[in-house]
Amino acid sequence: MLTLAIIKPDAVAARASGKILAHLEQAGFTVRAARLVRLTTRRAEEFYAVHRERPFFRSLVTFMTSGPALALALEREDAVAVLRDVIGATDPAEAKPGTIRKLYAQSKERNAIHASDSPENALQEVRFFFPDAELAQLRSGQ
Ligand code: 3AN
Repeated sequence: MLTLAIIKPDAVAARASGKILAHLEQAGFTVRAARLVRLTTRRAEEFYAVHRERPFFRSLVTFMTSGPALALALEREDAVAVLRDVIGATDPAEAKPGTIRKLYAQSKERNAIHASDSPENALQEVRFFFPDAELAQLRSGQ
């Protein structure tokens, strides 16, 4: 099963990508696709469309477009639930010790990593960053 992670601009800028990738691999995830992206405002708005009405939406889009981010298609058994566990709570102050957000996040907004929150969203979000052709190759293991 695949899920999507994004190492966010704060963590890339802090040069924490390598440590976060190591953490993910240590947790049993295999990297199936990776892409360093600079989101445009339009793409970030599209990605976070469910949050459009939230008070933090504009600020979130500004942050997510502020620098490069590393999108990852990650595979393992029960990938969505396990990855949510490994990243920890949205607010690093509430994240459990040893989680990625506890270790690397600065605030609720600048929280180092995104992870899909359901299998349906995972499929959609992997497609958002990795075109179908590439994904078909992933599935067939070529
Ligand atoms: P998660 O990333 O844990 O699934 P969501 O889906 O509730 O959390 O929020 C999406 C993103 O919006 C978060 N990763 C975070 O960057 C930002 N965010 C969520 N809540 C807040 C908040 N209260 N203030 C600022 N940014 C927030």
